[in-house]
Amino acid sequence: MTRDHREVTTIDPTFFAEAVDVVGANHVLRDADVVAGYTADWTGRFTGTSPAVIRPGSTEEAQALVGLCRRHGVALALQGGNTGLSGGTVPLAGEVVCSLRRLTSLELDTVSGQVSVGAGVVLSDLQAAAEAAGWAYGVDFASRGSATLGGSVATNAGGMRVLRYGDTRAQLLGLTAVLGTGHVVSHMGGLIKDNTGYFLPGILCGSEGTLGLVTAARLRLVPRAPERVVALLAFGEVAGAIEAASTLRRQLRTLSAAELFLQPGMDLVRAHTGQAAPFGGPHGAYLLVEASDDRDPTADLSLAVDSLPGVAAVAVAADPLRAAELWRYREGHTDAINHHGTPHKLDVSLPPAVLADFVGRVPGVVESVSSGAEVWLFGHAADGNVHVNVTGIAPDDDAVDDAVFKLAAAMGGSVSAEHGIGTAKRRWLHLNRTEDEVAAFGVLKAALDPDGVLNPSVLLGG
Ligand code: 2HG
Ligand code: ZN
Repeated sequence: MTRDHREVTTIDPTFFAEAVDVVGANHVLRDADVVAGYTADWTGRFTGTSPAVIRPGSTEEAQALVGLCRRHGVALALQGGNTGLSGGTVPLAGEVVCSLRRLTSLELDTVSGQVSVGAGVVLSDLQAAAEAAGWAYGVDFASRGSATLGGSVATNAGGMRVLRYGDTRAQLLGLTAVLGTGHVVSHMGGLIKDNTGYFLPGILCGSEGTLGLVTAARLRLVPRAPERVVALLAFGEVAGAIEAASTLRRQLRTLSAAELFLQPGMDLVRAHTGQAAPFGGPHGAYLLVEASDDRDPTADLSLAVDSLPGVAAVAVAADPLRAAELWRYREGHTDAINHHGTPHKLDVSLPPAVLADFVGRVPGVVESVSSGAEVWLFGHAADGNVHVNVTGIAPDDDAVDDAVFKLAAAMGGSVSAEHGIGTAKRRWLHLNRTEDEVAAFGVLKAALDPDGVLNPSVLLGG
C-alpha cells in the first residue's frame, strides 16, 4: 500500500556515477528487487519507491554523499535496521535510500564505562559486547536483534528499561553526524562535564534524521545487573495493574521493567506462539515485572509483590528459560499482531493519573469511528506509554488514528511516546506542539539542512 505518495523527480545519471566514485560500485545498489527490500516498513503499512540504495562506509563517505545530494538536488531517506514503526525510514517521495548498516565499528572504554559505536551497530551486539566487558547498555527493546544504534539515536528510542536508565538521549554523551549543510559535527570524547556551548547531540537525538545523518555515537554504559527475576501478575482491572507499577517503582529499588498487557493480547500471542496459559482464568490486565541486581532480587521482589493489593494470580520465574517464557507473552505482541493484520501503530503516552482511564476509553473511541476495527493495548506501564495497535482497517484510513491521537492529547498525553513522528504522524504534530514550536523546528531545519536533502518526508514534511 502506498500512502501519501509524491512525484518522483528524475535524477541525473551522473549522480549515480559520482556516488560510485564515493562509496564504490558494490555500495550503490540499483537492482529493483534488491532496492525493494529497503522501500517498505516493517509493518507493511508504508511503502515507497526508490531508484537506489547507497551505503557509505565512513563518515567521510557520508559527507561526500551529502555534498553530492546538495549539488544534484537529490534527497535521502536514511535507514538503519528498518525497524521503525512510524514510517520514518520509507522513501515516500522517491528518495534515494541511504543505508548506514556498514558503519559497524565498536570501541569499548571499560575504564570510563563508555562505548563509541558506528551507526550500523545492532543493539543486541552492543548489549553483548558491553556485558562481555563487565558493563551493560541501559536501553533495551524487542527489535534488539535488528535495530541499529544510529536509528536508536536518531529517534531517541525508549523501550522497557526507561524507568530505570532513561531513554537513548539519557545515554548519549556525544555523536558524529553529517549535517545537511555538509558540516561534520563530531564530539566523541565522552567527558561527563563539558559545558562548552550548544549540546548538538541533544538536538540531533530525536530529530529523526531531518537535521543530520548520524554516523557514530558515544554512549554511557551502566553497571551489570546479572541476577534477574521476572513475575507475571494478573489483576481484575487495568487500574490495579497501573497502580501496582507505580507502587513497585517506589518500593522496589531493583525494578527494571513493568509491562502492561490485556487478555485479548495474551490470547493472540498464545495463538501465535503456542505457549500454554500462565493461569487458569481470563483476567482484566497483566503486569510483567522484572527486578535485576548483582545479587538475587527474588526475595525483594516477592516481598514487594506480596504487599500489592488486587493481585489475582502470580507466576514468578528466576530460571532464565521460564523468565524468557513470561517475557514472550509481552514481547510476542508485535509479531502476533503483525501476523494477524497490518496494524496502525498509535504509540502514545499519558500522565500516570489518567492512564487507566485512557486505556478504558480507547476501545469505545475506536468503535465509534470504525466498527470493524480490533484494538490491542499494551505497553510500558511505569512510564505512561501505551501501544495502541489497531487492525482491521485499511492502511490509509486515518480516522482511528485521528480519534485516538485527539483523545490522548485531550487527556494531556503525547501522540508519540517513543516511536517518533516519522511519516505516519506528521498530521498530528500540532496536537502536542504549538505553532511557535513548529516554526522553531522549521528554522532549525532550514539552518541545518538548507537544501532539504535529509529525510524530507519525515517529521515536518507534511
Ligand atoms: C514494544 O514496546 C515496541 O514492544 C513495539 O515499542 C510496540 O509493536 C508496537 O506497537
Ligand atoms: Zn514500546
